[in-house]
Amino acid sequence: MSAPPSDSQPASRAVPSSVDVVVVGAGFSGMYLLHKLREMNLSAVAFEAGTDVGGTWYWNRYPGARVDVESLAYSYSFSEDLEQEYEWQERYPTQPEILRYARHVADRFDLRRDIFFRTRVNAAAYDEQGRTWRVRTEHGDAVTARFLVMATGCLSASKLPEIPGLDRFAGATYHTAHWPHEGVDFTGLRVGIIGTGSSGVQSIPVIAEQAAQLTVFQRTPAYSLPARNRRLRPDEIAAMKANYRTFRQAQKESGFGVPTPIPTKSALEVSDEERDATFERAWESGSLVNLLTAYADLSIDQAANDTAKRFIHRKIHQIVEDPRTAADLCPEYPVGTKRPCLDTGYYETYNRENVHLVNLRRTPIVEITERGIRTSDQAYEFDVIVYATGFDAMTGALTSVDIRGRGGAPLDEAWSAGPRTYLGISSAGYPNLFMITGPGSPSVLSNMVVSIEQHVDWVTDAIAYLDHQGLTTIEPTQEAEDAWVDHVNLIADATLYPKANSWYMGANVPGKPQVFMPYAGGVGEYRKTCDEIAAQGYKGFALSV
Ligand code: NA7
Repeated sequence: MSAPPSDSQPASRAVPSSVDVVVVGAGFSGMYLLHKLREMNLSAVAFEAGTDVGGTWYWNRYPGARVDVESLAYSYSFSEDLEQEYEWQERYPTQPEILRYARHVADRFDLRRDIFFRTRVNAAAYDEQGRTWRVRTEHGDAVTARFLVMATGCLSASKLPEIPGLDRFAGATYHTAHWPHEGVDFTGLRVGIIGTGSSGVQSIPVIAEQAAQLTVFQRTPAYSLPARNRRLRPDEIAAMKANYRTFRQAQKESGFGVPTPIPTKSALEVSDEERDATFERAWESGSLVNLLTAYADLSIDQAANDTAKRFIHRKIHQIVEDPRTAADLCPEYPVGTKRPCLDTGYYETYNRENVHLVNLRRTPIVEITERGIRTSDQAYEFDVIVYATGFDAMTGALTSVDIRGRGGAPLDEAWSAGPRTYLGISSAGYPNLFMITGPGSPSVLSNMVVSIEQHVDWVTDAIAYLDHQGLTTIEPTQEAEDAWVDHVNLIADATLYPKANSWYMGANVPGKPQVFMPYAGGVGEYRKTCDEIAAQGYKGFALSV
C-alpha cells in the first residue's frame, strides 16, 4: 500500500507537556472540538495521523468517492457565517470537494496551529492520583491532559481481508481507504477488486471506464440506489441559505439527521400499485432516506421489508442484461440492515464487456497468488488488486490505541465481549474520557455531521459544567452503563438490523463479538435523552471534586 505524500506542512513546534484537553483526530469531530474548546478558553491540542485535516475525507480518495448525504445537509451548522459563505457545487459532492470544505474550515477558524499532523496516538493512561490522562504519541512525545477526547471516527481503522497469500501478489495493490494522493491510472490494466460495500460500489463504475478488464469479487451484494447526482442550482442554494435555521432544527429532531416526513402507513396496508409508486418515487429521488422511511414498518417487519427487497430486485433485473449476473447482484438480507449505497451507474457497469462479476458465495477465494486471485474454480490474473474491504468499524480506531483506565484496565479488554458505553460517549472505569460518535450512539445510522456536532456540544457543555461547579472528574456509573447497553440492545432487537452479517454487528471482522453497535432509536430521541441527562446534573455519571 502506498503511503500518502505530505500536502499540509504544520509549523514545526514542540508538543506542550500539559493541556486541558487532548483531542485524537482532526476529522470533522476533532476540528469542531478544537474550535469549541478555544471559544471556552481551554488549552487543547489535536493529534492527527494524516498530513492534513478531513479524517474520512482525507483518507478515502478512491475514484468515485462521494458522500451519500446531500452537501447542504452534510455540513457544519455551528457557524452561520460559514453556512452563508460556503458554496457547495454538487448535490452529492466528491471526496475532493468535501476535503476542500474541511480545509476551508481549518483555514477560516485557524485550526491547524493546534494540530500535530503525521502523529498517531499510541497510548493513553489515566493517572488516578493526578486525575489526568497521560497521552503518548508515536514520536515519543507525552502530554498530560485533564480530558481526553477520542475523535477518531467510526470508519477509520481499515481492514484487509483474511485471505492466504496477501503478500504474494507481484502487481500493485491498493486499499480504498489508503488511496495514493496522486491517483491511480488503470488504463489498459487487468484489475481485480474485492468488496462491494459503498467503496466498491462507488469505485467500480469509474475503474471500469479505464481498465482493460475489471473483475469484481463479491461476497455479499449491496442494495444500491442511483444517486442522481447533479450540480446544485443557485436558486436551491439560496433557498436553503434563507431557511437554514429551520432546516437545522428539523435535522436535529429527525431520525437519521436528515429531515423527512415521519411515515405512518404500513407497507402491507396499501395496494401493490400504491406501494410500487411510492418506492419508484424514492428510487427516482436519489435519496436513501426516502426509501428507508417510505413506510413505517420497513425496518421492523420482515414481510414489509420484503416488499422493498422485491422492488429493488426487480430494478436490478431490469438494468442488468445477463440474468445470472443480475441474480448474483440481488441481496437476500433485509433492505437497510447492511449499509445501503448510493451509486452512479453501478448496476449498468455490469453490462460492459470488460466487467465480470465473481460470486464468492458460489466460488470462494482460496488464495492470492503471485499473479492474481484463485477461487475454488478458477485462477484470475491481474496487474492490480483493489481491496474495497472496509473497516474494523466503530471500535477499531478506539481499541487500537492502548487506552488504560482505572487500575490500568485496558479498554480493549473491557470491551472484549463488545463495546460497553453510556450514551456512546463514555465508559465506566475511564474517567474524563469522551468518545465522539462512539458505539451506543446513533453515529453511523445518521448524518454524521449532525451527530458529531451534537456530541461535541454535549461533551464541551459537560466540561464547562464541571469547571463551573469546581468538579474535576466525570465517569459513568456501572449501573447507568449497563442500563444503556441493555437499552441499545433492546431497540436493536426490535428491528431487523441484527438479521444481516454487517459491520454494524462486527460481522466483517473474524473473532469480533457480534453485537449491534450503533443506537437505532434515532438522533432526535437520542438528543432528548442526552439533554435530559445533562439537565438532571449528569444523571448516571459520578462527578467528583
Ligand atoms: P464495507 O461496507 O464494509 O464493504 C466491504 C466489502 O468488502 C463488503 O462487500 C465485504 O463483504 C467485502 N469483504 C470484506 N472482507 C472480505 C473477504 N475476506 N472476502 C471477500 N469480500 C470481503 O466497506 P466500504 O469501505 O465499502 O464502506 C464503508 C462505509 O463507508 C459505508 O458503509 C458507508 O457508510 C461509507 P461482506 O459484506 O463482509 O460479505
